Amino acid sequence: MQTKLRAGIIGTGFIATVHIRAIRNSGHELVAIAGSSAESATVVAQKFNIPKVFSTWQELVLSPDVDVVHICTPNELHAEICIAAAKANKQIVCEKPISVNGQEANAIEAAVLNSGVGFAVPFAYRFYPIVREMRARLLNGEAGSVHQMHGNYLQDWLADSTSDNWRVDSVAGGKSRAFADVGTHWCDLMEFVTGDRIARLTANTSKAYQERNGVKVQTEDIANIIFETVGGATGALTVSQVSLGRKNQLLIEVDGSKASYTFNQESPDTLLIGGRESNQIIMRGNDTLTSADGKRLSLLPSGHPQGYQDAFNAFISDAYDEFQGKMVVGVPGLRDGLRSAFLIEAVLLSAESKTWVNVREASGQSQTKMLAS
Ligand code: SOE
Repeated sequence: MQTKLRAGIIGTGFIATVHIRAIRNSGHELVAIAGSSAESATVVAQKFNIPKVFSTWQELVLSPDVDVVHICTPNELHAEICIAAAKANKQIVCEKPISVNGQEANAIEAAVLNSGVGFAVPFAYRFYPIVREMRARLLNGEAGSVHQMHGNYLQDWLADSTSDNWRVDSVAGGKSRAFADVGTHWCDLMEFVTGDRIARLTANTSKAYQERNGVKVQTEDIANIIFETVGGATGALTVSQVSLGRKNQLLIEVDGSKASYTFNQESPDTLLIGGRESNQIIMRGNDTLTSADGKRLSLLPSGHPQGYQDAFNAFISDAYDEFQGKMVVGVPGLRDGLRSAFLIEAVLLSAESKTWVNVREASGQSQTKMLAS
């Protein structure tokens, strides 16, 4: 029987509760929590029956009873906690963006490579069965040669000027907000399903409001990006947190010479394949999907929808399997965390300089480690 890993969560917000449910679902043990205060951690500990509350994240990271540290704090703390956790030899699950700038991302890379600990980043949309199906079909060449990728990640939770959150603050959240928070998900997913990579991009960022609740806004509400890929395709992405009526519309379209493929995160059980004479809708289910990975992640008969928490559960199960030395396909790791940090860096630089910018690649070492893991 597989040994249970013991998890500790740092953070008490929405995403921390998603991690909590996923750890419980995986059959591993959730042993401790820490938050910005012992009080806030106690509230979540009582709700989810978590045995131990630490008053500080430092105590949790150093605890001999914790094997895996989940970092669900505001972004400004990610690098410091990652580095401390790596030094303490803990496996790490760190929320995206893994850092608030490229230098911090490099420091995380050095600490993680130096200690050799496992590292996973919740680009959890990769774990929808339909996403794996789309990926398998694209990598099989079923779309023909890919001309372009386009789409958007649209939300509306910051659509009015009084809506606020730590992510709006450029210190707590980092200089990029809309792109770092949700644009990075789109880029990760697009690169994952196509196997291609954004080589260079030009970005325009803007704010819907100059102030929120009397405080000057320093981070973007909207980002429009045009890019070219290593594989020679072109693409366009719109990211917004002020698009009324859109909650988490992560829409990816891939246009090839033989077919187009469309995935919409808000209807994650269907894949649209576009053709000249007719369009096809593939439903999730063991009898409908052709890819082994799609079938593996498809837990319910089609018609009983699977959703975001199921995808997140699968991410945690696979990440923990990888921590325990199993070969698993598609767990977003150190290289993917770095990749998104470098994409954010390129978007900010391009928006500021109004020029095309090449996107930095992760170092050879983290790529080798990722391929070996
Ligand atoms: C908030 O914008 C948020 O919860 C993001 O932080 C997540 O990464 C995204 O998946 C949904 O929206």
